[in-house]
Amino acid sequence: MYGEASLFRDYALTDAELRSGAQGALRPGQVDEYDEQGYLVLPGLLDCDDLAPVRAAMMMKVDLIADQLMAAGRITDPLAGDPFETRLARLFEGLSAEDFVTFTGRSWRDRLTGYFELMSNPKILDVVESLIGPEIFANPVYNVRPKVPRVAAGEVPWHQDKSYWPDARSNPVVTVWVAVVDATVENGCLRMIPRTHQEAVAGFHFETYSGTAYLEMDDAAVAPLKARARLVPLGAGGAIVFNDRFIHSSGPNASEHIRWSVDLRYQPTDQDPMPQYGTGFLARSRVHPERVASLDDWCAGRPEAGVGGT
Ligand SMILES: O=C(O)CCC(=O)C(=O)O
Repeated sequence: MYGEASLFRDYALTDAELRSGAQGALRPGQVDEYDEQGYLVLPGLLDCDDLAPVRAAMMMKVDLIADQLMAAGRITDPLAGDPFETRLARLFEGLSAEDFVTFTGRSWRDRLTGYFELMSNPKILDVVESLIGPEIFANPVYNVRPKVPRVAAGEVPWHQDKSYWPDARSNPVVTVWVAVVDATVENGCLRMIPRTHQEAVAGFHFETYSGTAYLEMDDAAVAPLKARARLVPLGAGGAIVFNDRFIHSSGPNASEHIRWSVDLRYQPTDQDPMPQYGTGFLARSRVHPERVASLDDWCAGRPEAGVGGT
């Protein structure tokens, strides 16, 4: 693999440059904590109104999956009246792990209004602005995660996000992980290893037990660090911020309900937009506010208002 020390030296801005002119929502002590620990927990960042659009988008997707299961003759009742917290899990009761991977998969990246609204939420962008300044690009890699009880694909092995995009000339990529329902120890909250945010990308491989081939850090690299790991339970609407070198994982869901979450990513606008990974968009700009992408731009594959498109 490669060492971070040689990565993008010519490309990455210094921390001071990134923050020049930054305003944002975080207090200096919180920024210091992020710098020192490599992650920051923000309980209650979002309220019910902020989460409503993303919950609606998730429910729309569950409707679609129920329709597909019905059409394939795998179920006879779409459970349309079941609650958000349990419906997807109940749809797969009696079906196999392979069915789950085929019809649901481990995460979703549909271009739906609710996800755009979450990615563009000013409370989230204010946090990101505190860390990287006001020119903010929403990275194409975001994941809507339905962590369903007793499904192996829900358990995420130890990894660094950057192992998923080793070729990308983006540094930093900042993750904002949002709990859409309460994330608890029982339902598989995140597990974080503090102060790993400046690590080089360690050796990794595709795991073979979830059916979805997550990238997993080699045991030799992560084993010595595991004693420092912390479980980070978080109420719905809370967020955890970390960068793409930070080592993290999440446990299995041993509860009776789905642990819904979304992980979003952001970077400064002068970084590689990583188009080979999907469609990102200009989420905030003080310099070019007229170029900030609308929902229509994003849906049309335009990363900026009126520019590009598929
Ligand atoms: O939500 C999870 O369980 C894992 C999240 C994750 O690995 C990430 O956000 O990079």
